[in-house]
Amino acid sequence: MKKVITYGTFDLFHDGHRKLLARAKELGEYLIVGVTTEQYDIQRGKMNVVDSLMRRVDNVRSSGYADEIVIEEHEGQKIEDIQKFGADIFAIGTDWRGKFDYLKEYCEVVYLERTKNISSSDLREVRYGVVRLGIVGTGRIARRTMDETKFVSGMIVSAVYNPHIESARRFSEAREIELAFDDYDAFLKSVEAVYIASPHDTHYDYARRALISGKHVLCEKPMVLRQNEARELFELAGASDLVLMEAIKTAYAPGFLNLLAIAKGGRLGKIRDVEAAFTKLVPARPGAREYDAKVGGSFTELASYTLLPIIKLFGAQYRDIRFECFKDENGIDTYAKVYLHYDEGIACAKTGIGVKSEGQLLISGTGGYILVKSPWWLTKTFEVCYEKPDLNEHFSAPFAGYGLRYEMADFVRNIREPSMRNYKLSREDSIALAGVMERFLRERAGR
Ligand code: C2G
Repeated sequence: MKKVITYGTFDLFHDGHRKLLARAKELGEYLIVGVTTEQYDIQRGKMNVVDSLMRRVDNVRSSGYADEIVIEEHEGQKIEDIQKFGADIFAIGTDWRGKFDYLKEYCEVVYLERTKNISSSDLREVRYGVVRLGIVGTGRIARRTMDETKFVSGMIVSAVYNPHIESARRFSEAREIELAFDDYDAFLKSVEAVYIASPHDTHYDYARRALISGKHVLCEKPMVLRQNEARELFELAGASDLVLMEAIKTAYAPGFLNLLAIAKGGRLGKIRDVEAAFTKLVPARPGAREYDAKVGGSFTELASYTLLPIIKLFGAQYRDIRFECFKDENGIDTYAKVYLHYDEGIACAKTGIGVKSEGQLLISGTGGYILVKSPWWLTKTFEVCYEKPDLNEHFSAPFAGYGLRYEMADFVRNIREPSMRNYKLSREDSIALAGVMERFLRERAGR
């Protein structure tokens, strides 16, 4: 008897899961299904799982395909199970292609076609429904975000938009996304929410049109480059009760949230100084987005990160702001510094695409300081230091994958549970960030 084994979370059980189980069953005579525990899902970085383990097991059982159900509790269990049950075939969806090749030593590994869209009649049966997300843009950040979406339960990327249809098609085919569009309005009609990952100066228009069409928006940083545009977008979102979030991954990362809580919790005394730096050397190739004459430069590229701890700790009401920068022959800043003065504190942020520096975050207070070493924007570990070094404390937090799943998980949660909306990066924060971007670009242009 040929035995097949497969695994999954099977949250918000849908048509995609059912078809996967049916296909797996067809590969043999006996199907064993492993269902993950909450603990294991947390450990492997799966976010937003809604249904309890009991419910997920019940749903797998009532699908009628499983001859046996096991609980997957830990890393490495797949090998143990394959050996214990004498499984001949390990089957899993193609979203995991290549990831389980290491099991070929133990049995045959089959990647089964995923279901690109989940039927809506099916969705009505589930408690919250699955959010259909459309991706705007097909560049590097969109690719990374796509890789992370399979770790966020309760959403499916069902469409992609690029003004060049060939790029949209290539992206959708490689990632098994159902629909590819070069018509933005048609794209919007097919989804409930959009993630905007296009060039900086296109964000405003795409976000505005999405909000007007009643779609929730998660927009890459910098969300917009003018303060009034930020205000307008938040007004549009507010008027239709839509979620609008700026995607600065650090703002949603567990370690950074922990750091803010500790910094504000009094351990440092009064916070007086925040210094943050982020540099990333980018070669000045013709056509490189980072060197775009209008909106390129180190500041638009990286200052959303460096300004984040400053705005989060000191607020948006700075007394004075001053910029300094080096520019290339096209007037693009290859290195920039911004100084902010508050009534009770000072701050400085450095960004560079043509100058390399130490990328650390230092928060100094009257009773101690926090040092986050490079790359502080992932905030995996940090130290709270005091006058007496033996009192120093060390903190660490998880940061899974590229860390984009945290913002995506928050976005989906905010859409699905309107009464519990929680914005780690608030409307005021994003409006302040847009204001600083606007001022910098104006000064850089010499106006
Ligand atoms: N699946 C599918 N079509 C979808 C969604 C999911 O075919 N539209 C498949 C997945 O590829 C997987 C199974 O359904 O084979 C379960 O998916 P999830 O519940 O998302 O679980 P997953 O995170 O893929 O678990 O140990 C756990 C496994 O490693 C993977």
